[in-house]
Amino acid sequence: MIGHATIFALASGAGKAGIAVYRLSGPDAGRVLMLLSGRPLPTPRLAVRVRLAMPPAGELIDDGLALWFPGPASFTGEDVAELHLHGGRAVATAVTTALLSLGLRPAEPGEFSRRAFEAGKLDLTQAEAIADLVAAETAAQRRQALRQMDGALMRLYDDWRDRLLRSQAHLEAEIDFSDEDLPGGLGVEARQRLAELAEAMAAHLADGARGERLRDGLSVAILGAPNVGKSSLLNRIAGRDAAIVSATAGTTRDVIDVHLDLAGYPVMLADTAGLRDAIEAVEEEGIRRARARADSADIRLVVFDATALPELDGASLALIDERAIPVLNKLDRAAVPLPTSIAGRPAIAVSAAVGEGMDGLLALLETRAVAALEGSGAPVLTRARHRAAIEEAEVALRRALNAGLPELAAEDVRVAARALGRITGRVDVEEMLDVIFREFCIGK
Ligand SMILES: Nc1nc2c(ncn2[C@@H]2O[C@H](COP(=O)(O)OP(=O)(O)O)[C@@H](O)[C@H]2O)c(=O)[nH]1
Ligand SMILES: [Mg+2]
Repeated sequence: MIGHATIFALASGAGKAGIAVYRLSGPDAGRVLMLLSGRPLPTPRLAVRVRLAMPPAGELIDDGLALWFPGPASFTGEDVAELHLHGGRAVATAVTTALLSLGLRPAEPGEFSRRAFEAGKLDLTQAEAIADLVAAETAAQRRQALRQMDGALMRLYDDWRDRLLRSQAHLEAEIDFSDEDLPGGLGVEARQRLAELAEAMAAHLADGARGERLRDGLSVAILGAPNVGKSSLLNRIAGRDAAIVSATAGTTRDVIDVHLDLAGYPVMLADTAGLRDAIEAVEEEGIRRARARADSADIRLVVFDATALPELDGASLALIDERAIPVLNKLDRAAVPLPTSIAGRPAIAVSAAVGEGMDGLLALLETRAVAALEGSGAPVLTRARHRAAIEEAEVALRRALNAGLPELAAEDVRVAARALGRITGRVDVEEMLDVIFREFCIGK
């Protein structure tokens, strides 16, 4: 790691806290730790109590713990030191001032993980999983990130890539060493191996975007005419007054998003403007956004006013498709019995105001979330970046299978292997590193 500056960052959250962890990485980490603590380096990987002072023997900064991880057996592969001090602004300012005065530089977002990647400690999917784990809000997101951090995706993609590289080598050997001209195209065995791989990739791509959805949260849109109780329903599900409820039609104008944890699965619930002919421009924009959200939602809760029965709003009926759950609201004021289905889909009757029927609606949403997000345990695609590369690999493989000449097939197999290599960072990575590490926060 010659030429790498020594960097530092507050690795724990900023603000008042019992303990704050500072991380130092680079060739100067050991020297700086000795200077600040006024003692020799601690035994590797064992915590020691230290009193940190501005060198030489200056003002006391804080009393805490230090850990020493000499490279290469450290997270970044470089010399790493950790300081566990008290949280809070004044300590942070004093530590930062001391580290800057000793020549260290604040880390860029993701720089620790980037160094770990460059030292071969992680592949790119594992580095991405660290960012996902830090961002995880629900149990299912945490489990997915942990599996990926453990290398589940890396092993799958590396295995595919190895098989491609072996096929490519085999094809090239056939071309180079055959005395006579080969009959056009691929041999039977090579063809079968590549066809199997193409099928595995197709199956992996056709997973209904579970992994990507699990990262982003399942999108649920509450839709319907003005005043049917959409905002009341959002507030009832969220358990707080996130949206304004009013008897005045057209109150909700913008899309209001609430993040929920439904049985460990992340859901993004959106309240939207009521669908009608807008009376002014802002409402019109709100309705445009509501329609856009209806288009992109995984689940549509289409709400009707049960007190208006038998009338059912036409614009809302038009939104009922296989993604929709029709909801009859204001059950507390409605004349029973209520219809059990609307537009051929089973309807759920609730009262957002009183809370009646909400257990049933939540249970149904939970079932839908589990069905959409739960995997079979096999590693799933988690990012658009991976999806694009695997699509490219699959297309190249299909081309290879149809190639007339072994030379052309070998070239397409090489293209497929490179596409997979980009996912884990085995080839062609430089231009993608900035994109990947930019989304990290500082200290990771
Ligand atoms: N009786 C009754 N009134 C409700 C219920 N849900 C909402 N409302 C009332 O209906 C009006 C419109 O509610 P709101 O949530 O703002 O509807 P939105 O325009 O669809 O967002 C308000 O006066 C609410 O108090 C309900 O379950 N029962
Ligand atoms: Mg509203």
